[in-house]
Amino acid sequence: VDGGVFAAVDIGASSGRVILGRVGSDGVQLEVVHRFPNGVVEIDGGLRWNFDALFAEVLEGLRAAATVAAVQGERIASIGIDTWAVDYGLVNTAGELTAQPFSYRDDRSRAAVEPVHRKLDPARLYATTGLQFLQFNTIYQLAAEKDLDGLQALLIPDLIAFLLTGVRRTEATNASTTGLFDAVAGEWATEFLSALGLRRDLFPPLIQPGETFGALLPDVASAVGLPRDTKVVAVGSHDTASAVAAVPAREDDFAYISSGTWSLVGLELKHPVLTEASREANFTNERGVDGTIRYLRNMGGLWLLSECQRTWAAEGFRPELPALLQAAAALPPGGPQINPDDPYFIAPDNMPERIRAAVRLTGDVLIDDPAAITRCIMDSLATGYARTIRDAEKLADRSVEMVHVVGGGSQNQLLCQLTADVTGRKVVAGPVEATALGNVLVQARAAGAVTGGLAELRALVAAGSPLQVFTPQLTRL
Ligand code: ADP
Ligand code: LRH
Repeated sequence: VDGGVFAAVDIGASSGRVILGRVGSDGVQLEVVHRFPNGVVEIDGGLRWNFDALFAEVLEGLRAAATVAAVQGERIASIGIDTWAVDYGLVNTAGELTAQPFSYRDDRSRAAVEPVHRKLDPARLYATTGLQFLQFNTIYQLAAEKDLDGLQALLIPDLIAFLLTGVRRTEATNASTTGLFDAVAGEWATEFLSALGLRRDLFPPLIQPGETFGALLPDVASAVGLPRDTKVVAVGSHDTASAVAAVPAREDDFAYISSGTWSLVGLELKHPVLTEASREANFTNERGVDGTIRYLRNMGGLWLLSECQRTWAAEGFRPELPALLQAAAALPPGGPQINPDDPYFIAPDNMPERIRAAVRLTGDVLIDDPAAITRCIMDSLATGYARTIRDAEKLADRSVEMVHVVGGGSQNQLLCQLTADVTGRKVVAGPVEATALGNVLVQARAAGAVTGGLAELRALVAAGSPLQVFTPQLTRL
């Protein structure tokens, strides 16, 4: 380990940050230099991301990073970018973004599913892409576009890299979430683009984690106060790919839960599982760092809770999250549950009411009480995690000894304990900022500051992060 300072831009669906990562032999030390909220907004009759505002925050964060590094007498070796997957911006030949990008929560892609499946049978799609069916996969969003003439689609982190460097590429881990990517070949599935009447160059060529996009554009470099030769390096630009790369596992018999807006629950494999059974169980084979396969399910996540908090806040009830979770933990187990993966919960709307309505449909009753509703979400998530891990073991013929929970949700002790109880496995929680750590470590390896494969990167994470262990107790949900 040779040391170095790297800037990570990490934007999730609920918040973004720019972080300085200092790499040393005792691990990676993170310093958050800028943090900002994120969320879907209603713009031009659709649910979109305010990308212009996000990009302004990225620039402000890089400016802060440059200032902090200058004060310390440090040189930022490179910049890496990761965000949520699936969504894209459309850029014209002049390189201008033509509209604020749609969010996957917008409903427009739902009507495009059937027309796509008439041209491309879901079984055929799965046999090549290995992608879990979600109504908002890029392939359906693109099918809902009216006019793509002269436009190129840039996935969100690639769009940021393009605006910073002028270089158009598509990072491979995120390309694997489009539904237009061959899981075995690791290339675009050009036959699917053609079948849907999409140009072969709709997306720019692939770039792999560790490769270089390019140096900052002169205007950008002077605007943020970084040297002109500062490079943007491709990392696992799908946030979940970076998070999984930084799971602090020492053995390979682990399952992971990347816990934030969504819960990404699964295993790391060397080869994709493209069987019909796997398709029926709706498992995805997304690409990870170093050509690994992230064999997982995108499950409901803490969006269910954060949306309840938003509704309650509008009604004047704003408890701190730890207090709310404590009240939920004090309730007895065995209460009502929902299916957290139900597409019914995708849109932002009155979440407490929708959860109570879903419980009502099961013939049960959930009282209108924040602690009870919170408990219902946690019980439902833990039950879903256990089922998913069991299914993954069966479908991939592997056995899991330990469950690693990373991301913001790893701070949720109630959920971690319930997950240990229901899976019957030890749960290791942390780090919270796994995504940024994965981002930094892939840059550090590209710079030659660290060497080795994922095992070596993970050992550095384990060495430098406080982790909390939850042991299974006898709780029946
Ligand atoms: P995303 O990347 O999808 O935006 P994060 O990984 O940042 O999500 O996780 C955000 C979630 O982490 C929040 O919705 C919240 O439920 C959870 N969280 C944040 N802080 C705490 C805390 N102190 N205790 C428990 N949960 C927390
Ligand atoms: C998590 C995530 C997840 C995708 C979803 C769209 O932030 O990238 O892996 O399925 O957002």
